[in-house]
Amino acid sequence: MARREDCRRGPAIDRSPIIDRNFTERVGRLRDASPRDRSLPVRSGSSLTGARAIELFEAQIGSRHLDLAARALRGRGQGFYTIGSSGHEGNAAVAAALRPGDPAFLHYRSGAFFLARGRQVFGELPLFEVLLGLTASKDDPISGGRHKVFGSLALQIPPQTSTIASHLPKAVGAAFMLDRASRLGLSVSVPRGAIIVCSFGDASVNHSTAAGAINTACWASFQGLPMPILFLCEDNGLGISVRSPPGWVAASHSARPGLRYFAGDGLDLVSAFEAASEAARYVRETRRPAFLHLEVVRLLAHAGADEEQAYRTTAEIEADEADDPLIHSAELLIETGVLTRAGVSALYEDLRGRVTALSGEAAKRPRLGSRKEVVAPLAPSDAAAVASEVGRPADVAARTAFWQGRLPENERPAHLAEQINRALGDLLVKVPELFVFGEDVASKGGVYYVTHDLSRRAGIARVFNTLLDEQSILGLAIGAGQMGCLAVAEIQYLAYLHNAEDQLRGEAASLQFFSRGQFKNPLVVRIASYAYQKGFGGHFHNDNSVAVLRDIPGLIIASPSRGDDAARMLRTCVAAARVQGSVCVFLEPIALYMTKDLHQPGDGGWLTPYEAGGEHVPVGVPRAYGEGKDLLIVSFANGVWMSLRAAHKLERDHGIACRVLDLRWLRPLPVEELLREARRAGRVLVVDETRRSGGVSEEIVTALVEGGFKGPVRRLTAEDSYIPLGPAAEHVLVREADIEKTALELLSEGRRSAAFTVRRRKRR
Ligand SMILES: Cc1ncc(C[n+]2csc(CCOP(=O)(O)OP(=O)(O)O)c2C)c(N)n1
Ligand SMILES: [Mg+2]
Repeated sequence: MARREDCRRGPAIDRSPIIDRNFTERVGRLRDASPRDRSLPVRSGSSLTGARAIELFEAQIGSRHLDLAARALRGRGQGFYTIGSSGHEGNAAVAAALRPGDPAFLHYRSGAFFLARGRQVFGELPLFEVLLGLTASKDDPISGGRHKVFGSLALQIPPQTSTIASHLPKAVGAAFMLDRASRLGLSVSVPRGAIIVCSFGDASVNHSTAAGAINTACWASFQGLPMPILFLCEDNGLGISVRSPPGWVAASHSARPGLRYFAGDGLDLVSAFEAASEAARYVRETRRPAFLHLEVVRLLAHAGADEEQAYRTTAEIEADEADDPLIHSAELLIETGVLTRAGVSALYEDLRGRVTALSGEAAKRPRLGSRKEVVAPLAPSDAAAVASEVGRPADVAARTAFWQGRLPENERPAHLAEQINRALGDLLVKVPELFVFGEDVASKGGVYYVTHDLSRRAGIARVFNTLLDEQSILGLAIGAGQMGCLAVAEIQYLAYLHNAEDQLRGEAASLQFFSRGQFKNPLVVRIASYAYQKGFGGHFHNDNSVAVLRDIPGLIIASPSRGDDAARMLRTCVAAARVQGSVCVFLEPIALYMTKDLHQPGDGGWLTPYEAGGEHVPVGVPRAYGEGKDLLIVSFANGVWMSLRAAHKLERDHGIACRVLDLRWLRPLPVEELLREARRAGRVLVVDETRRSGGVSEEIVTALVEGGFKGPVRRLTAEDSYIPLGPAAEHVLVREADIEKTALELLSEGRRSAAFTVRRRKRR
């Protein structure tokens, strides 16, 4: 532990000249050995040849010069990212121990891994690609100037966000789906026999996201389910300024059920390569997860602006600098006669020269020049392609077999839950790479039986239960998408999305953005949502907060209110996911799952027939009920059902003719139709069962104002409150009676329309 008086606060000191000089000086002091055949192992007992070690050393040096260049670029105002890989360059050996087709979900200190794999695939170090990322150039092949990420389609390296550990659930999901899909004979987007690698730091292992993902891998492996994943922990002993307890990573991961632990010295190429090879072999052969723990050092502080001297003593910093992995590699290669001292210096200076020249070139490249350019890859939208995918017919015989001759369109009209079940069944028949999973979705049929019997019909390999962890469920959905599958995942209640929502917000929805659409994670998340459980369940089974979803860029949010719409919209979501990689959330109103009637008990007004064909509701297209011109009621989900009932009573009791607009899509909102309908009626009542703050009505009212609508507008919303148990829930929810009351108030405000006044008089 650093003593306080040894640490000094002050501006961050750039130690890049120091580590640069150290390398040159230490190499200068080494003595050449007699030359060695480079095809021989670089150290006895190892399978790493001299030639291979030189390649890895080049990747290490390249990565180091990229770090130095990042700081120089930053100093000149031409670069925008200084988190480096210095001290972690041993990860080049992990790349060498893997196959280039093994998907790699990488830590931000993976420069040498990236270069080493680039060398395997392209035959040269992809230095320029990294520099284009550092300079935020729109020529950056992976993100097009949107972020500095390590990513490449050709290298099977999907880009990752800055959120530590958030890539682990999807890496686990990818590993699981890789073998599941292969077993089902589906073609996956990676070579046969591939394994997944994901890397992270020693502090990151403590994040609940990492802990959850590693636990999920253990849970699967423990019961014999294939889980070919290599977890790579690059342990530099620090999480920014916080020291990891010495021995903690090993103690907490070396004896976990289902997980094999391997350790290596990340400062020594041979040790890192041997440990990585052994671990990779274990994962590849057994299809079980392994944890590879590499001890490394962190050089050049956490990032360029980090005042490392405020929390570490100079002696400590210098000790790490003396342990520089590049110096260790140089020693290895010179002392064994694989390279001469002059050869090492030439390599080092040659790469310095190349990186310097390329960074000058990168700095000249254009940056993103407009809002349009920035958002271009955010949410691809091709309505014709979606329609054509929905219209693509399913195999008739397979469908008949699936439904055992009882085709759903020949069955009686049904409620919402049943129609979703039927649509899911049909989609399972039509889309072979589609999987349905979540807590309890298999034999129980989901928390509300929506997936009832699907597991039996489609097989447990395609409709299956997960463990109880929403982050892992969403990670599985994302990983499935990245492997070329398509997940329809279920989250039991909206409240339980909230503890996992970053998987949608930070991960799924951002992937196309940060990869210029090169990587996709198509998925649909079905969520049993909203309130009106007649007092049962309290807040967490009645949650009505959608604010966290509404501002996720590019996300599609569907929220049907009735069965036929739900089936059509589900087809749309699956098609959009399939043809354009959309990330869709499907909010299902629990209270309407089993609702049969609309106005009177027994009227069957909320039952709908099932359509077997290619019917769908294009994204963003609403549904209007009634021709009334006195008032437009805008709503969705439960609000539609209540508004239709209220509209019926308003007509019957007061002669008020309403038109009810079911938005159906909460994102993107059908703004044009909304404005057209609002102008037609002249008055708008928004019935929004979500919260007053952050709820859907905020955007509706804003759209009306911005669209120039001048008539009166009122909104009914739920309170900004948690929902209490029992009848008290009514106090904070939108009530049907309030719709009538507010409609009447709205109509009596200001001057009443002549038509309305006349009709009222007539009634009297
Ligand atoms: C979820 C989250 N919380 C906080 C941060 C800020 N942060 C970035 S890196 C880091 C430390 C990570 O340490 P470690 O996992 O050991 O990786 P290292 O940087 O040492 O390689 C923190 C706290 C973040 N990126 N994500
Ligand atoms: Mg660390």
